[in-house]
Amino acid sequence: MYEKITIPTIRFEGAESQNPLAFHYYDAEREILGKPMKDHLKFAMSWWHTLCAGGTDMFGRATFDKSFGAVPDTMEHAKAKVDVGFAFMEKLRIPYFCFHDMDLVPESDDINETNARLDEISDYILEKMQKTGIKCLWGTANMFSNPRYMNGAGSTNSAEVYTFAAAQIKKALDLTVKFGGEGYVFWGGREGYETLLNTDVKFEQENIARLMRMAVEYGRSIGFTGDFYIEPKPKEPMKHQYDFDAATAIGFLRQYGLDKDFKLNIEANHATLAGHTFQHELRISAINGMLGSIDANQGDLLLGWDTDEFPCNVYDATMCMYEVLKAGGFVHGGLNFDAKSRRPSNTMEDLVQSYILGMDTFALGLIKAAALIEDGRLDRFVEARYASFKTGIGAKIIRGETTLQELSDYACAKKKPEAPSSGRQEYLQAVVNSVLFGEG
Ligand code: XUL
Ligand code: CO
Repeated sequence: MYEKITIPTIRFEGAESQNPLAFHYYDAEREILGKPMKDHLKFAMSWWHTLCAGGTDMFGRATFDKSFGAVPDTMEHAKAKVDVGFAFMEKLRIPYFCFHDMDLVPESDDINETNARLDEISDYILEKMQKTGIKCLWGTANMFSNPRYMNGAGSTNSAEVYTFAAAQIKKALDLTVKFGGEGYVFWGGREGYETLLNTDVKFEQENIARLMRMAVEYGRSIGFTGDFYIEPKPKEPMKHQYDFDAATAIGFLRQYGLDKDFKLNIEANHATLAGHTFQHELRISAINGMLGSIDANQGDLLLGWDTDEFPCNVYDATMCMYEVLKAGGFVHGGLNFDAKSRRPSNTMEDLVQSYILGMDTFALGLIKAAALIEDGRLDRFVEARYASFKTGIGAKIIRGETTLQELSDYACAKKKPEAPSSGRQEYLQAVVNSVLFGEG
């Protein structure tokens, strides 16, 4: 048991508190729209950023020592990460975690040895889960770090490599089920291309779909009842990734008959990389019945890559929770902090502070989103905006009872249409500000 780090217990102290190691908005039991905050938000700790990433980038080595007193890349280290991770989640009252297989143990050259290590560590994790009541939100397989995946996993040109991807998915599903995980994620980090000159896009996409189909069949056969997710991202590390955005991923899932088992895991920073807002990706997912889970982070609009920052933007968090509430809340999903402290924020206290920031930002987002819904002005405006489809010719169109000829006759008889109503965007933006910031 690794006991050298001390993580303070973080309690709710309210907005007035100046204690940096306290929640200012996240009050787990506070009821919002009839449900405690913690059930709306379902926060999760990301194993990889929190317990593995030390701030390495292509210009420099790690700044945050995450050896936790053990020799790196040993099973002793793997266990130390479990100890620290569970202490961290307990002290911050984070009810879930998310993991990649390779976050948990050092990878061996022999997949059988890696699997044996995964068996050992998952027993250890399960014990901690039972002791603490902390649960698994979702699992996934890392099919992008090992050099064998340089040409992709499901999209690889090598049938041999494809079998290793399958083996990893099988094991990651075994672990997810062992932990009672609610979801299983496919993030296609290497599923794309660098150049079309060497790529058979149709072949690769069909092979990805085959792998996903086999994963669904296997998962269901071992009792996985949760959701599978695709996590869209347009680029990075590949020049182009097939799961470009929500609309693309939904089209793919429908084309290959995977839409009954899959939903989407939407990440804020991936949305902006695709040239969309976070809210846009959530809305597209929701209206297609595909809003599954969320990787809560934020990007930097001045940078063209995935910075995975802890979210501090209350406006975006509000619009996110607005979409989640409107969609009826999470079923198997939740808010996973796929986020890392900035490289110079290299202490345990920074990490605690980062999660406080993220959790408070989304708690505030939830409070404000509920207030927007209760205020009702946005809903009323949208409802009224389409009023012309409620009666007369509009209602007939909606009932599917018109022909093009009939509509043409109608228009020609009218000679010119009544002017459409104003979109009143600026009024609506002011409404949002007034709900967010009050009377001042
Ligand atoms: C990478 C990313 C991943 C997935 C899980 O951009 O978001 O961490 O969330 O593989
Ligand atoms: Co992510």
